[in-house]
Amino acid sequence: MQEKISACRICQSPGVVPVLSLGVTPLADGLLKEDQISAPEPRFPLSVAFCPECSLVQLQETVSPDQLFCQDYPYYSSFSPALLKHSRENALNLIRLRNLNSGSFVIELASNDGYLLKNFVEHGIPVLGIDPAEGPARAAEAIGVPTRCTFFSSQLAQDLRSEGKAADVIVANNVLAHVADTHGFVDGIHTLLKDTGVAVIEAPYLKDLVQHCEFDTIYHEHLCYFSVTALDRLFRMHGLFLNDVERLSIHGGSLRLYVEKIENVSPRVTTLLQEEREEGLTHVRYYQDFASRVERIRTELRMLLNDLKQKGARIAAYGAAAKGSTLINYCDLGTDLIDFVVDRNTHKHGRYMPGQHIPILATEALLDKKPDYVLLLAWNFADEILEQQKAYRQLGGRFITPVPHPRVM
Ligand code: DWN
Repeated sequence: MQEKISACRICQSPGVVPVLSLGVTPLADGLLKEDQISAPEPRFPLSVAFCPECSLVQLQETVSPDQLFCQDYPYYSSFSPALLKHSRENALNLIRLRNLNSGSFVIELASNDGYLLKNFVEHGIPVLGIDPAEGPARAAEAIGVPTRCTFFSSQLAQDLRSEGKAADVIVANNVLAHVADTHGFVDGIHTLLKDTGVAVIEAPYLKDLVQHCEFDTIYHEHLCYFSVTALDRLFRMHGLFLNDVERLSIHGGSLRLYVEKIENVSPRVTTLLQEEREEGLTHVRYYQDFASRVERIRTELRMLLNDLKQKGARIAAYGAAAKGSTLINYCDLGTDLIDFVVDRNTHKHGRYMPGQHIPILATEALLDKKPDYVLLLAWNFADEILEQQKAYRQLGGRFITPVPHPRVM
């Protein structure tokens, strides 16, 4: 089920301008089981628009969250050591900065498999995870992270508050862009946060996405693509203030936002707002230029892979990532080019990539089958993966990165 927006998701302006279409594609995390590959797959338009009024970049279609995140959602954060390290550092930093202790309360929205909250639990700090995906929620409970398996909403925030649950810290990593009811979600944060509390929110940064041409991070789960300009406007609409921001390298370039009920805006925020105005993130032309670069990558990547294939090379891919689905479907990279995809996430083994039906195997398959080249779909973890695959590379195996320019590494 899908709906097309008639107005901007943040400011309700009717004048959103389409800037990029990636076609009609299957759901990026909709990894298929063997008995599903012969049946028709749900596909939806994947088209991006820009709002000249508030600068929000957004999908024009909304796919039902129940279809995206519940049954069989295959993404488990704990399969990435780099993400676990990044999250632990964030948690320990917050414990120190906010003097958290057994009298504090930390809530994470989209808490997945407890990958982050477990660090607070280890320090005796009461926590609550909220995540609609059954598998990851069960995994979190299994390691002692209390988790509500449901979507976060303004209503849930009110219910929790009436149970006497208010948060000193609310963490929300890679979820704000995912929610259809953006205003309800942010309103819920305001409701659930203590007056002296802080919401610490990570989201991919639109400026990194465009500068490094990370178009494959566009998929139906990601409804919004945030600039600081759009975020600042969003929070102020709910009596919250974007008081501080950090730029992070994780997931191809992200923002860590510090949002509070009392205005105390850091120069780091005002500097980024000014840079965005000067560099064009508030103008449609910036995104029209991005769209033409995306088309160039598609052409270059197809040429590179077809050329290698015609020379007799065998090609595999690494990372059954959601971004990988966008890449192989927008660039139409099928089993004629890619023999298999490997991934460390055991929940993904035995499944098939959406749309192209490329089989997903364990990473050991690289040494077993020794493909000549491996397209790095999880390029955001390149350092970690290349280190991990040293043995394969020492046998002469070569990785190919698709963005910002397709090249053999
Ligand atoms: O927003 C989202 C981002 C943050 O995570 C979610 N909606 C879905 C997900 O997107 P993704 O699947 O593109 O994220 P990742 O974390 O970049 O996916 C990496 C994939 O690579 C995972 O399936 C795990 C796998 N992996 C691996 O096989 N070996 C990852 C590492 C680090 C490894 O060493």
